[in-house]
Amino acid sequence: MVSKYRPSPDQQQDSTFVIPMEEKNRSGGLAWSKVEPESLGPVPKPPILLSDLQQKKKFLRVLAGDREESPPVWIMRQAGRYLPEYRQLRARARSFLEFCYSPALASEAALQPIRRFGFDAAILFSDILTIPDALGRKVHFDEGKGPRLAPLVEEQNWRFDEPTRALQRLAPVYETVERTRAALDPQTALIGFAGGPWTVACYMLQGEGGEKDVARRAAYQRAHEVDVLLVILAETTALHLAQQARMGADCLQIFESWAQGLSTALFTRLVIAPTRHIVARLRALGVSAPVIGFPRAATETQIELYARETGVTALSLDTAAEPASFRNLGLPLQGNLDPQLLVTGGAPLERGVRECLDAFSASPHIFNLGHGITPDASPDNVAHMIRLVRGA
Ligand code: 1CP
Repeated sequence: MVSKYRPSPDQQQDSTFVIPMEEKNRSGGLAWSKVEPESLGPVPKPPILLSDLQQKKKFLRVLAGDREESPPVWIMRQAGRYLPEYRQLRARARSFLEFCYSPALASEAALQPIRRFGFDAAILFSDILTIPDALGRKVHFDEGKGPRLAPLVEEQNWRFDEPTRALQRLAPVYETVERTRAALDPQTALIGFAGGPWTVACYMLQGEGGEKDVARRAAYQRAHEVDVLLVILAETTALHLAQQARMGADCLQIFESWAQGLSTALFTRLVIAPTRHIVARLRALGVSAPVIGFPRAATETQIELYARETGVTALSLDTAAEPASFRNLGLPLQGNLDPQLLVTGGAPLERGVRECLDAFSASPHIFNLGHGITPDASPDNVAHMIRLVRGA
């Protein structure tokens, strides 16, 4: 496996980072680094040795390889618009990003689903697009339309702020981690997260969600710049995740929500290499927290490659993935109930939960959805799902 980035020895020692200067971009913006392919050995997998305090968390025991009588449960996007208390809280900030950068509001949003449902893990309330925002690319959330950014592909020279400066802007996020951790009981784990570099790059290149045609074209036509963008994102993301772990996140999840539709050659270059960089960098920084990778809707072969090459601790599977196909990897698996079942409820939900529990029974399993809960889902169905998972 080839990594596109080689940190200098002193960068491995401390958490500061300077993008290697090769040539100044003519506009005086970011200097592109020359990225040399390099063969690396396997990414180190620190043994998961749980302290007495960590042993109390079922979620962490499963990530360490235990199989439990009933799996720990949380759901992607568990804090959010399907909860009336979230909608009420959200109305207290003018913009979505302002909400994300208000530690009191964001930590309250993360705690709401824990109070209501008693999930085994809370997830930091933030967004994957705080990274481009911190790098100096303005991010705007249109009500009901999702995120909007100025598309990079329309610009000649791509400029970003330095990753170290970017991280300073994210200080409120780390305060949110700290506040959330302090309010959780010892049984409940806290998950930190970031977007996968390719997923974040898709929003930056394309300027919005939806089709990823523009982003994929850029990966061919402006290959060097896209590779450097991914290096910058991978490095910033690694530092961002390391800081979340230092402030109290027990586990880190990488959301690669736009991993689908890539040839295996592109998947290796755009998804595996940067993810591998993140995990290797975290380990070099002394962060031993388990990392859950979520390469959503990639092919079976690609997910297997991802599991073997990136050094992730556990795999989150989307609804279409067959747990049996990944059993032999020997990793804890997370997933993968269809989020639509939390809209339908009733017998289909009951059957879905049973089938999901059976399908994952041969692996250490974290019960979750195959993707995020949708705003039209019913909180009553969530409560029912948890009762079914816990056999109550
Ligand atoms: O005003 C609002 O309330 C906006 C809705 C919203 C929320 C609640 C957005 C905008 N982001 C979030 C929070 C969020 N986003 C969390 C923390 C809450 C929790 O999980 O409990 C997390 C983990 C995310 C991660 C995220 N953001 C992903 C990866 C997961 C996934 O769903 O694929 C992605 C792709 C985003 C981008 C994003 N941010 C917001 C929206 C509506 C979107 C998706 C837009 C699209 O589909 O293109």
